[in-house]
Amino acid sequence: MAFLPIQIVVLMQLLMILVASLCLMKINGVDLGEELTGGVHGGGSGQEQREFDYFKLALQWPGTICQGNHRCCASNGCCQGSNSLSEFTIHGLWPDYNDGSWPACCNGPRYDSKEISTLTDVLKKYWPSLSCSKSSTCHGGKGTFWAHEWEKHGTCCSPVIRDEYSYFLTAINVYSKYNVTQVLNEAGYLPSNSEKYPLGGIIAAIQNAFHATPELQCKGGAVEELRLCFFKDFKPRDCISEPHIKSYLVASSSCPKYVSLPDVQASSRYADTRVAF
Ligand code: U2P
Repeated sequence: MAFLPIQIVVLMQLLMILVASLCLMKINGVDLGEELTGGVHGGGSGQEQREFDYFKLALQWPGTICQGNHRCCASNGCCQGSNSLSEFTIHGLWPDYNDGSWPACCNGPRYDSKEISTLTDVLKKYWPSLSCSKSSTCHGGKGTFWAHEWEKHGTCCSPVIRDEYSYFLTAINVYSKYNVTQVLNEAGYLPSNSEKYPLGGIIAAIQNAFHATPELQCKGGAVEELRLCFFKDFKPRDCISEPHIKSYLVASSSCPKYVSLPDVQASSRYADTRVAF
């Protein structure tokens, strides 16, 4: 094999370094862009974020979610017996931007269960995980549902909420003050496996009670999530801010005109399982 002159070898090495750096810049550019704009699917970990515009309290309807979660384990709230499957439970308190995107995984301490030890009982009841799967954390690992919500959303609530304990306590307080299950029950929208309710009626009941329009998400014609929105001082506001998507039918596009609120009982094979976190 013929030897290449030293200049050509050096030139080729320089070329390879140049190509490698260009590739790295491209990869980092994409990640950085998403982190800074607070991409719809979340940013990376530990980046400074532009301050959010408003809060969204996301509530889940266990009757719908538990229909798809038949595996039982200690962390699955669907298995905890008869109570709370017919009440909305908390999914998360999310800081959002008015343009429909949101910050995620901001600078802040990692989840520490000790910080919220005094809230554990109340969180188990009103903020249960409804599956056996572990959730992703912002640092490439897996953790509890609570760890996921604090690290992904709680760390981005600054400067309104600055620590883990306040994040969970605030969410519980807002959830208790704006009792969606009670409002719907009083309007005649009760858990049922046979009834279908008008989506417009459910939205109107919330509007009448809280003077703000919620966002709904459905799965197979059943309500899966109902989200309430708040200004930074926790006064209710509409979840829809863009004038062209003002219609609730667009905002709740995964829901048909008539929806159900399934009444799923924890089956007897679940009944003896106690929820432990
Ligand atoms: O809707 C799918 C998932 O996107 C995240 N989400 C959605 C709307 C919003 O305003 N903010 C937001 O973060 C949620 O992600 P999770 O917290 O479950 O990881 C939502 O489930």
